Amino acid sequence: MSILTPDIQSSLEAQGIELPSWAFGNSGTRFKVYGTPGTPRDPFEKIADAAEVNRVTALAPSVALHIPWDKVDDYAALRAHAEDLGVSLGTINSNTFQDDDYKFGALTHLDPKVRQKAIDHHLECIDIMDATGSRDLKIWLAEGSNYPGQADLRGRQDRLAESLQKIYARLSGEQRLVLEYKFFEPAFYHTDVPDWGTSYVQVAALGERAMVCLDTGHHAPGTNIEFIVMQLLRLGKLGSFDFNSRFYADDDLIVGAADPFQLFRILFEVIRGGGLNNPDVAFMLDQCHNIEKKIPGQIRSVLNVQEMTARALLVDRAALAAAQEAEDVLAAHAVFMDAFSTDVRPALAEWRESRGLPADPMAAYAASGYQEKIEADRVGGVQAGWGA
Ligand code: PSV
Ligand code: MN
Ligand code: MN
Repeated sequence: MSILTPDIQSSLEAQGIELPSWAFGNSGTRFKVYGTPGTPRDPFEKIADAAEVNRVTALAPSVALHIPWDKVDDYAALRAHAEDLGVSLGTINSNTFQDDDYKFGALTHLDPKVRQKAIDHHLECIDIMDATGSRDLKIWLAEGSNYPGQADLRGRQDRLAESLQKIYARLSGEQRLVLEYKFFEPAFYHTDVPDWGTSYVQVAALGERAMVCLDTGHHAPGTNIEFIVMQLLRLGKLGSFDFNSRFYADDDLIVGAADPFQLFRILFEVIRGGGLNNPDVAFMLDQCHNIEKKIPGQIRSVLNVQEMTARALLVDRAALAAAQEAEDVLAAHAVFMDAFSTDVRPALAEWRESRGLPADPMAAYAASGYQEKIEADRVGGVQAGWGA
């Protein structure tokens, strides 16, 4: 009998992780952007690559877009292309961090003309959502200041609230706004949405369809991220995750690579707080593969999430509750650690095969010939995404 009970299997089967289109483009650091053979030349090719990840894992049914990186003339055609390849278009990410006008702020800028330009960009993103069928508009703001005294912190917060209100008012139907926080970078003294509390305060003022986005790389070192996950789920305000891992800052490395135990703890709180089927939470990756190949990098990432999810589902919740009730510290901790220490890889491989999927998706991709084909075909193209 597999350690993955039928209940665990059906939870795992429902898991879907959204891939970021920009993970397939070239990226790097502020020191160097490396070119990688086979890099997509346009959003259509990024989606084709994302569909490969889904083909070998059945774990990545949708792709998030970043505007303007993924600007195309015909979003209906992009949507049809995605659907032909068995994936859908997901979250639309706005971008107010690559325009000189926004040097001192976008949605918080002192000049109403600049604020309006930034608001209009978001309205355009919502038009795109209408065409792509996307539910979520994700807003991450690069705004803040570098020196104490430089800016009126409170005035900026008021202008932010006003601008967000205008964007929120344009949403229709099931569409939502998710506001991502980040404690520093590119601003180094203050950031206008630095933490979950600020994001929560801003979205709570907007209404029910405004939620918080938690990027796992956007906290000070040592932050108990699973506590934030618990609290936001408890408040009904966790709209989405940007998964990645980090050693030092916002490293955007493969999720689960730096601290698998942290990923396990986060996923345990997700399960405790409503499960993987919770329709309010979008599970997304936000990663940049600087030195590794992009498609296998994404395959590794979704498999890491699946593996830690399986381990988190193995926690004996009844035994844990009993030990917690009895204040048996070591027994409770042991129940938790037993699940974390379980090697689920053989059981997952067997389960994948039973569903007609490759037991080893990394090996299946390597054997497919797709990588060789894109490396041969996509020569001399314009690189897309970060570093474009
Ligand atoms: C900012 O660091 C961020 O996490 C936001 O989600 C951006 O949209 C994304 O990175 C771009 O990679
Ligand atoms: Mn992010
Ligand atoms: Mn980030």
